[in-house]
Amino acid sequence: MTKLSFALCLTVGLATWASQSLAYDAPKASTPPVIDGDASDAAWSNAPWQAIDQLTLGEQPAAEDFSGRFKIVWTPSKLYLLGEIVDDILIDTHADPLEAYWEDDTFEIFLDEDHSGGDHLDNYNAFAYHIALDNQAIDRNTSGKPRYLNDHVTSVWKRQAGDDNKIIWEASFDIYPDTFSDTNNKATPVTLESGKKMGFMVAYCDSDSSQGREHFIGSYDIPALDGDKNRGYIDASVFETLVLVD
Ligand SMILES: [Ca+2]
Ligand SMILES: [Ca+2]
Ligand SMILES: [Ca+2]
Ligand SMILES: [Ca+2]
Repeated sequence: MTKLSFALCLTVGLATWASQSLAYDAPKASTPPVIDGDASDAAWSNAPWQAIDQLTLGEQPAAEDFSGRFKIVWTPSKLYLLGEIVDDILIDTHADPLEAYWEDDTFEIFLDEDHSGGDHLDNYNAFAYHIALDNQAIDRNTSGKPRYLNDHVTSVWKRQAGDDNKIIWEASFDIYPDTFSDTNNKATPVTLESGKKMGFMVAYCDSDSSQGREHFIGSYDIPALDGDKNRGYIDASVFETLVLVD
């Protein structure tokens, strides 16, 4: 192989990798899915599955311990997430929704409305919605304290008959811009349109005991910084790209 052909192969390979791993094309839903933990909505049939299979923290789980995949669709007013999760034990050890919320089973979606990237730990440049088993959504406020964001998120999950370890988890999101603040909870969600790009990731915190989170598995292989891949809750620059398509 010549140097040129090797370089071309490398370039094509990297481009293929980037196109496969960095963007999710979410189709528009003509009829929005009903958020009820039942995946039979017609809207989901048009959306591709993406795996939640990238180990971010902890040990790699066996498939029956945790495995998952998701779909996303949209309408002008909301973004919709379908999760198909296998988890052998569902547990909510910390009764207080604001206490150590990442140590209980938690479905997590990261959203950066304007695809800006950058720090979002204690600001609303991006959101890390931690959706707990009680369907409440939590993220850190501008004082670094956990707060409810339940008026942004509607969530319902159900176990599936005949498949005890599988749950269908549906959620819808109002998409808030970075002008949202702790004192302006009435900030207006944006209207979504075809072609819009946002930063996003989907992840699951798997806890199976009172010992807390055992596995943190995401949809994207975050580049490690000093050996640490658990950067999504801090830095929106490590997110994937979500593209809204017709
Ligand atoms: Ca449904
Ligand atoms: Ca598990
Ligand atoms: Ca942003
Ligand atoms: Ca679990």
